[in-house]
Amino acid sequence: MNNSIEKIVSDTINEIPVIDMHTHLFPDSFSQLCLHGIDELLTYHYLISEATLWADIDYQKFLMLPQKTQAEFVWEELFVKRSPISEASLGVLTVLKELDIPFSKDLNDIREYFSKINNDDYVTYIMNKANVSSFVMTNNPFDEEERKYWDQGVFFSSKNFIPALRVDPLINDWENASKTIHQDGYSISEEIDTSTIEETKQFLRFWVQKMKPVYMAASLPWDFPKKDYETLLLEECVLPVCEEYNLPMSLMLGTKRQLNPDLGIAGDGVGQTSFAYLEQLCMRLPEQKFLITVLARENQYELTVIAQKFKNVMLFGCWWFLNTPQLIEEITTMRMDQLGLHFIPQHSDCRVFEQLLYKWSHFRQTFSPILAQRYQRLENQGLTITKETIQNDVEQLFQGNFINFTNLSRSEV
Ligand code: RAT
Ligand code: ZN
Repeated sequence: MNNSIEKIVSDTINEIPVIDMHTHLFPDSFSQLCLHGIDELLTYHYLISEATLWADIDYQKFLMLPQKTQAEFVWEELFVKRSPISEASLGVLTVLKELDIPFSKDLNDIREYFSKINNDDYVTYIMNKANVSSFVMTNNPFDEEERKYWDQGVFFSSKNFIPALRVDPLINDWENASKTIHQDGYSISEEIDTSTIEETKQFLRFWVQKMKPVYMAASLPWDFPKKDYETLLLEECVLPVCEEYNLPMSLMLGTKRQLNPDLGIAGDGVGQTSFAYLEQLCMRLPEQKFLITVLARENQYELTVIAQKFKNVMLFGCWWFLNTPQLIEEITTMRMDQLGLHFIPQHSDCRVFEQLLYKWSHFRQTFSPILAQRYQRLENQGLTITKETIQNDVEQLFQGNFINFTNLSRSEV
């Protein structure tokens, strides 16, 4: 491989800021929901499910423990008793390195370093260090805690925190969602009749106007749609409101929620999605844009082909269990083969701020040789590859595809 291409690609990938188009992060004005620090990092659900494999503990009792104690358990099992070789554990080490915190087996040493970080605008500091220009949140109007902030009139210190209206409770859990909608003063019945549909749309319009989301989003289980009313809610309530406000719909497909319910949020699994319904939805609604990601490795090829057939589909991310170097390499190579530059290669799904530091640096590291190899092949065909060519392509992947697809204006990010 031509050394200079490898270097230019890796420099460019590191230089170009990314728009992180799906996270669970909140700016500091959402105080309790803006998570950071070592105890939050260690109690990330990816690490909890890994650490609890090692000890004979009762999951439910474990999840009742104070966060500090849970963090100590994870630290002990994954970082002290053995080497932290999984992607999520390596991530913690990358965070420490990026923050110049030396590794010590004594967790209190690390806690002390974190407590000494004195930065007025820590969120911006981390975003700059991770080279993330803006991030899309997950804003859930069915979440009691989050609603408090919206009710108080939440304040965004920067336009780089972009809301997204999350609606899966509506589609996946009508029983509870209908209670919230009812409590909010809309007159709905349990049966989804015409008037309930209209009132539910009013509820959604209210939240679109309040949150000003860049898209609506739902994570749907691997066996969706299971019941008729789920597609009714999606097609008669959610998508018509998307259409009114010209919003793309983001679909994250393939979770097997609560595969092990004792593990709480760490207990979700994966199942293979059948695309028949989705394919006809994309076909029937050519004006509705869909951002789509899918969790099962076995589904990646089929989804790539769907994304090649429909202009209204933008494929994104190597999600959750797929966010490992080996799978990113495999999936991204396939996507480039079939779609060229027409996809969004990654989103972070971060829940804790400092995770931006590892999720994006690990991704950039994996992505860089994959892209460099492409340019090498182009050069072998006689094309001249300049820094500008590479910048243009990486900008497309890291920002442009998302901006264009969602109609965000460049000045908004
Ligand atoms: O990747 C994750 O962290 C999962 O727990 C889910 O939150 C998933 O990303 C989702 O948005 O449903
Ligand atoms: Zn997520």
